[in-house]
Amino acid sequence: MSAGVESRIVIVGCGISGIAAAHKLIKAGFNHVRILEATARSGGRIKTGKFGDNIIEIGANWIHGPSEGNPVFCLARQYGLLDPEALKPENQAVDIGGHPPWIANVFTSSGRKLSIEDVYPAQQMFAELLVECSAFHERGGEPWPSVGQFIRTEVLRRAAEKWKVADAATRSLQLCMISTMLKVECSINGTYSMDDVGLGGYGIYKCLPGLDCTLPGGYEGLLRKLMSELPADVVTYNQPVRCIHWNNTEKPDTHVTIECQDGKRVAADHVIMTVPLGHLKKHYSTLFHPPLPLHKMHSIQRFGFGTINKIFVEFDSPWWDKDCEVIFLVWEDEDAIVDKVQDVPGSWIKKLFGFTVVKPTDRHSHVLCGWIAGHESEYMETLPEQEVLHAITQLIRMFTGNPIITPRRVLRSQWLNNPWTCGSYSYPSKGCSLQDLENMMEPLPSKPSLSQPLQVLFAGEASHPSYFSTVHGALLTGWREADRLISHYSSSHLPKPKSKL
Ligand code: 6YU
Repeated sequence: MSAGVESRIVIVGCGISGIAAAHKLIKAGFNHVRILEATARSGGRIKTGKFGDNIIEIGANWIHGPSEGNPVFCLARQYGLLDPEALKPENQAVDIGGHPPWIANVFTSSGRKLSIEDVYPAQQMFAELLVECSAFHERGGEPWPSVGQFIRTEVLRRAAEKWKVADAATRSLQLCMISTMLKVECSINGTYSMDDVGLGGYGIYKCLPGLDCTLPGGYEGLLRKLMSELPADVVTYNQPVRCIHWNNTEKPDTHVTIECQDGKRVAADHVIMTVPLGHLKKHYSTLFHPPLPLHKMHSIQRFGFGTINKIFVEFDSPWWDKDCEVIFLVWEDEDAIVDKVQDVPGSWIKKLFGFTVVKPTDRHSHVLCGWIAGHESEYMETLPEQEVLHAITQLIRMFTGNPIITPRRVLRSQWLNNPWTCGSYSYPSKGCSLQDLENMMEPLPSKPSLSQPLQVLFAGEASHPSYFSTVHGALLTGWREADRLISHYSSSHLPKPKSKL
């Protein structure tokens, strides 16, 4: 390991995975670790903002599965960033498969407020089907290529048996609620439609126990703590990377050269790439020279990366129940079990499944967070904010039956439009397997030797074999690649790097 401490390591991207990798390497004694970040800030898809006097999360929201096995939970606890509720052993023991039992208000497109019992049969059937979807990964033999196709077919089959005594209106309402639940699932999975999520791949994602919790002071509090433990000059901001030249043969001491967009060239022994899969999908053909091996390219193309956005809406006063945590919107013309709209410019708003309540701890909230996934979400990003406000106003008036409700203002995220992310997060699209995640995490070269030493390593949320799409998954991949380098230098047969940054 003493040989490695002088090696030049460049990390591309200062999101949680890049920060985690830097942390581990610097703690292990590496002296020349540097992060190149395209933007003026650290955090990437962790982004906390203010909306009126509310703290809002524009990117990651929850610690999914806050329990001992979750390093984000453990760090947040260590730094004192969690509410006492989240620290309770009972909270950590809850195992609900990633779907918190939120208290819901349900409204329909004819302006009716339903009781939760009214839609319970649909919710129950949907929850059972998701559990069944997860099992296909281990068991194999999936009857349909996608989660969407399986759910649609099974709902129709089971509805014919279970709801045969119900009247037509009741049956139709249950099917409309299934459409809403599919849209919820699109937002959770970060996909365009559940027809794009592979039935065999769905169960690759693993949930940790623990009732999802937020960081009351904002997710960026965790970043500030982690960054404060790194040397002040470790990150170069506003430094987008254009190309990684690896396998350099001209200069034997410099295996990798990082070419930045401003023309600057940085020599390194190793690079850890943490750029999002969305950015990789768009730029992999120019981002590496020589090009990536074919199997890696194919997995980058194959694995899914979708868009979800949030629309924060502020009101003079709340129109939802005091204990409400989520509002579901049920379109009464959607009994065909649909999770995408035909006419995106005309009806994009129908993809918004509803809202979560942004909860300040001290008072009844006035702010909702709307969730919208897919192409409809991408279209929403192109609209002027005033038009989004207008669409939300009409939507809420329609569903509450109150023609005078007027939101004060909105603020929406635009994750597709962010050139360094190009979407929100990854999902296992149709035809994907664990092998794709393994290909994406494979370093270059995959089998280092004396003539071809370890050069480019891959971290980032979309390279975790079971926790992709999450902050804890991203953090673990940063640690994993740092460990790869640490053990690389623990193996005595490998060459000692010769020069310094
Ligand atoms: C979580 C949550 N959450 C909502 C929304 C989003 C995400 N996630 P980064 O992108 O952070 O860093 C890369 C850096 O690289 C960045 O700074 C770039 O500027 C830079 N860069 C790029 N190109 C460059 C270049 N060329 N040169 C130099 N620099 C460059 N996760 O745990 N809880 O509630 C949510 C949510 C709207 C957008 C989330 C959530 C995902 C996390 O935010 C994300 O994984 C990590 O922050 C990524 O860190 P990173 O370091 O890898 O990249 C089947 C099935 C699937 C089931 N999935 C369900 C899981 C549910 C996931 N839930 C998400 C939900 C929400 C609401």
